[in-house]
Amino acid sequence: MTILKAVIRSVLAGVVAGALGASAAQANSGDTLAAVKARGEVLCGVHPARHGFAAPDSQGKWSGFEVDFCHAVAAAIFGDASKVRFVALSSQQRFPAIQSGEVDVLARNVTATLSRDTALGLNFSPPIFYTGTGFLVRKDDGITKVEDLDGAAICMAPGSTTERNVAQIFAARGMKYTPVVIENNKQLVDAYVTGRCDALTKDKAALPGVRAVDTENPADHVLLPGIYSKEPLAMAVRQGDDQWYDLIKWVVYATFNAEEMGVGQANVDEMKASTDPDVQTLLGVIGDNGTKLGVGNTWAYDIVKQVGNYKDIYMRHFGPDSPVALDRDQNVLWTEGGLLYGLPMQ
Ligand SMILES: N[C@@H](CCC(=O)N[C@@H](CS)C(=O)NCC(=O)O)C(=O)O
Repeated sequence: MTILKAVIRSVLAGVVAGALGASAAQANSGDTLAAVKARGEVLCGVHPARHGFAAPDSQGKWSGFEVDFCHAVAAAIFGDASKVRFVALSSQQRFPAIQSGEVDVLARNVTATLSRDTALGLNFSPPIFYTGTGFLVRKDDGITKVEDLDGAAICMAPGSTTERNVAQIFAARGMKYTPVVIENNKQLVDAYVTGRCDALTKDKAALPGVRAVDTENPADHVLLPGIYSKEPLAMAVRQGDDQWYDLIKWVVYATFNAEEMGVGQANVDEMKASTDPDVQTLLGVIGDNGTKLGVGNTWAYDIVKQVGNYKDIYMRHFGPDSPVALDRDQNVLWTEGGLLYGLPMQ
């Protein structure tokens, strides 16, 4: 904990590189993949309870969209998606945890931003989920648009982009608000549910989960229309380890490309017999992409077989039958007018 506090202080002072401490220096030495292989599991930092993205059940078994991206990394490395240890992190804990080497990768609702990419010493995967700031309000309060929130008490978490976004949204409209800033996610949601705040603000994609799971009567709560910032959520790793960064990026691209090629969990075995060289390359039937990434050549096959392509993962957690149904919006392939674009795997 002392190291983590020191890291936070150093980040605030803008001197990240020189002051990460011994464990971070080791973690930065470019050997994350070797360390993960030796340990036998990936340490993945996730949200403590964001329904649809990451949450443990009563047995402590994690599930969610970001949880599955952690599983995909494990599948690529070990051919076994189960080899992950999940570390629940609050908004404020997440960056010290990746900087110090407490986790190997963050899949924790992290918005990729310039400051985080530079001053915080992170590298980002391609975004795995595009969303933006949203607001949840009580239907009875008659609030139907952001402009109705003038003078409102707004519940939000510290250490998130949301705090800054809210300040900008209100300033731009010449409106005032009282921030109610609470780090603990349960206490934050409780503060809204018990009426301490007029609105709860979070990434918009997180709010249906709060409404469905944390409110007594979901129909009493509404999401305000509109998206008020760009929140491209990505996996994050430490700077200074290109091999690890490459692997994380290509795990994400593999899920996009598999969807684009029509290779999913349901048909991946039959697709091994495809004569399409792109499919053969993806599935490791030809080529040595795995070797280039430092893993086995069936790495992408293992991801699709055990976890799925992007669509499989999305539908499992946000599909119409899931408790947190979310339209895919921009989270569809570029070929369908969306933002998901897997780089070529040649
Ligand atoms: N995507 C945004 C927000 C992600 C985030 O951490 N959100 C807050 C709520 S706005 C949260 O999850 N708080 C709960 C917690 O820290 O446990 C970011 O990267 O800053």
